[in-house]
Amino acid sequence: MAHMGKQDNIFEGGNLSGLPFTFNQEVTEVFEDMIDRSVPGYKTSLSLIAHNARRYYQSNTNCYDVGCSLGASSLSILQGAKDAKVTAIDNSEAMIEECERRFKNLTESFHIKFICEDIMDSSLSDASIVVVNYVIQFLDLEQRDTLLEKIYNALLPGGILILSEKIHHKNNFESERIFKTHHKFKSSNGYSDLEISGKRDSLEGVLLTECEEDHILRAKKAGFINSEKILSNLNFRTFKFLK
Ligand code: GEK
Repeated sequence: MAHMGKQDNIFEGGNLSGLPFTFNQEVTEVFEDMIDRSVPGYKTSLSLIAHNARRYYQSNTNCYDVGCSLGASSLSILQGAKDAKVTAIDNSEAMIEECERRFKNLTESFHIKFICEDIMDSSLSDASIVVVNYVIQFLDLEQRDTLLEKIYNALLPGGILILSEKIHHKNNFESERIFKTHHKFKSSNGYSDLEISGKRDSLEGVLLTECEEDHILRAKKAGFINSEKILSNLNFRTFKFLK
């Protein structure tokens, strides 16, 4: 990737600060390396966004990248739908400032608009594509239903929500097995046991996973008529929900 940032060594000495994880400047600087080494299937999720944007984008409608971080999903939407105009939203000032720096050409040509705000405050409308790539997991449980309803109401008929999430299994044995395999995935990507446990400690109470079924049920309750699991990699899933 043209903008590949620094290598992530934030938790080299464990969670030394003892503070909860936030998307601050330090995380922003290493974000691409961090997500790629921590989330199995991350790059595949981006390819799937491009593929589905190509298939489902409707001319002169809005596209949203909710919780955009450094704009990777926005770029994937544009890769699939060259004429699209993407509104990319994140409440991390550091992330949005970095996006503005990197994508001057795309903001000046009105292909992407970055907004720094809490997605619970965003107003969304007339959309054919909404992407929420690994973001719901950071919201309070009671906000999740509201957000899905808001997205459903913003979508036009035939529009889609692409939702990626880290999940857990109801079954403890299965959960433990996947947890160990995910640990091995991160080790094989160069993270030490201390780094892995430091990051886990900082994410405690910040990243709250649900089961696959919870996400499907929430989308159904919001009104989506069709749900399809389009990516499953260890404890990470991507769904496509169609209005
Ligand atoms: C990608 N989608 O590369 N309002 C706005 N943004 C939020 C909120 C909120 N309430 N809560 C969290 N965020 C990206 C990756 S990262 C995933 C998304 C991860 C933002 C937060 O600031 C961060 O930038 C992003 O959601 C989650 O496809 O780090 O696992």
